[in-house]
Amino acid sequence: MMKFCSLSLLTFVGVFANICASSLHNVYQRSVNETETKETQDEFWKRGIILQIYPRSYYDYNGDGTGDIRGIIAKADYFVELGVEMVWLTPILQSPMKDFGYDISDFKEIDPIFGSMEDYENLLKELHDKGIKVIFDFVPNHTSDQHEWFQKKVVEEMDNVFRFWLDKGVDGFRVDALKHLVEVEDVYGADEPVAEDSEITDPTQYSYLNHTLTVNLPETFNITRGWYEILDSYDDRLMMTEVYDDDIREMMRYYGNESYPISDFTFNFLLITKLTNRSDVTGTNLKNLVDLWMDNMPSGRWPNWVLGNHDNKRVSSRFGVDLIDALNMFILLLPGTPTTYYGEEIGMVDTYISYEDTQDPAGCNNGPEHYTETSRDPVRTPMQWDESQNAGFSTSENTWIPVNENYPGLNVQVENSVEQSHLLVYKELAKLRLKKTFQFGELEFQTATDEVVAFVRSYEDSQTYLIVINTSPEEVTIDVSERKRCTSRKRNCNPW
Ligand SMILES: *[C@@H]1O[C@H](CO)[C@@H](O)[C@H](O)[C@H]1NC(C)=O
Ligand SMILES: *[C@@H]1O[C@H](CO)[C@@H](O)[C@H](O)[C@H]1NC(C)=O
Ligand SMILES: *[C@@H]1O[C@H](CO)[C@@H](O)[C@H](O)[C@H]1NC(C)=O
Ligand SMILES: *[C@@H]1O[C@H](CO)[C@@H](O)[C@H](O)[C@H]1NC(C)=O
Ligand SMILES: *[C@@H]1O[C@H](CO)[C@@H](O)[C@H](O)[C@H]1NC(C)=O
Ligand SMILES: *[C@@H]1O[C@H](CO)[C@@H](O)[C@H](O)[C@H]1NC(C)=O
Ligand SMILES: [Ca+2]
Repeated sequence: MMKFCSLSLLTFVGVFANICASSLHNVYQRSVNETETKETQDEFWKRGIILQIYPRSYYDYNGDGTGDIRGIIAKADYFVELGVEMVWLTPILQSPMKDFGYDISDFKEIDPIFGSMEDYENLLKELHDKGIKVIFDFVPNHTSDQHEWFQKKVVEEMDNVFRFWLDKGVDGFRVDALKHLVEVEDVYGADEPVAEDSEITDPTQYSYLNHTLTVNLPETFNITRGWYEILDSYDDRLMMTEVYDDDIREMMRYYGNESYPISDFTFNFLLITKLTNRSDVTGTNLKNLVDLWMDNMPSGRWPNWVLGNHDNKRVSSRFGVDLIDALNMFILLLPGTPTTYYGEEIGMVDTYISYEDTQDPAGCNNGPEHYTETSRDPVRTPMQWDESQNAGFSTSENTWIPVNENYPGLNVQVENSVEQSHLLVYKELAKLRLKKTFQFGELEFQTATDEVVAFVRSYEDSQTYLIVINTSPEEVTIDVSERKRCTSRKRNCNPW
């Protein structure tokens, strides 16, 4: 252990990202303080980690080849072992499944593919018994292309859907595609202006126009606030919003502000949208993206970090499997709520899916030549549990989508039984982030270069931590003996 500025400093010096993992393990062993770990945030959504589950691919309990609610119940102990506190399920409501559940036909029924209302009730009971919260996907957009849907009656009906599931005990919602919720009445009789300074010259590209008539309309914020008020009238629930927007200020509007919140947080997609490949993952970029969010976030609100989801390539496939531990460490040890897409904790990679096996309409509709450019199937394949048939996901001959062939070496069981693995690192990180320093502490960047990002977390007289991440494939030596003052904008030095 090193001393600096009269505080003791723990260092996780990552030489290679994968070696990071082993130092981390040792440091954690030295620093466990049971008393300290008990004091955490009151709100579950500030305290815990969100695990995003794609139910079709999680665990197939009844053996028909598709994951189901009882399958999720069967894995309840895994959530506890992993150290996540919330599971967010992509839609399980009644649907013709033209868009795998994002096309809901009855907002108050469970789709039979996934099970019954009784299964849902058991899911809540079993998961709540283990201290795990259940977050639903809420998809209000797709009935909204025609404005008449958003007459008063429809808003009321959506409010009732919210209340229906809240009364049934759901712990919160993730609201899908929110910015598209409302369009102006005469959407076909008016033109949207060309976007300024976009450098896009192809008029068929979505970003060619400034969508002033179809996205981020004032009514959308009004309706969202209405949902937030409903949620707020129940104890301890979470509302998060999904908004992709090139303009960060638009995204931030979905937080509302401290005195007038409209959601608990809006998903932070910067680590997805601004990092396209390995060469983008530099220490400098990681720091800048954190600054970008923190500097734009309304004061008094809560940050969050997302590495991947059901619409984007997996982390290991985007950046390289040697960065998965480092990036998990990054999002789990920053201030704010991290979201992990299922399988990222074991380093799952995108799966090759032939055109014949393609299920995602976004892929099928693009034809055999181009389906790989748009299909999201590669990131939605079954969770890899063990070495048995279908990675232990299903006993069926055929699964709804093929399992990745790499499963015999890459699965939960294997990663639990070795000395060092992505899964074990993840579990250590999940424990570590319950400590007061990570729950409440300040964030201060110490170093940010092309190769390395280092930040300090500190809180009152609790242990201070220095986290060092090597983003390069090479070994790097850096001097961490001197505590540099925060050089970035003041805000990064303040506690949240
Ligand atoms: C654990 O943390 C608590 C609270 O910060 C502190 O009072 C106590 O001395 C620590 N115990 C050990 C063994 O370090
Ligand atoms: C929102 O709904 C409209 C109307 O159905 C649809 O055209 C659009 O693709 C949806 N947007 C998103 C992002 O899902
Ligand atoms: C889009 O239009 C709004 C409102 O007129 C304007 O404030 C904004 O700068 C425009 N954005 C772009 C990219 O053109
Ligand atoms: C939304 O707008 C309507 C009409 O102006 C108003 O009556 C209602 O109170 C607003 N809702 C919220 C939550 O602000
Ligand atoms: C918060 O938002 C509300 C509603 O948009 C606005 O009236 C109020 O002025 C804002 N407060 C601050 C401090 O910005
Ligand atoms: C990585 O992405 C950047 C854009 O962010 C692009 O300029 C670069 O060519 C890409 N590199 C590779 C190897 O694909
Ligand atoms: Ca099933």
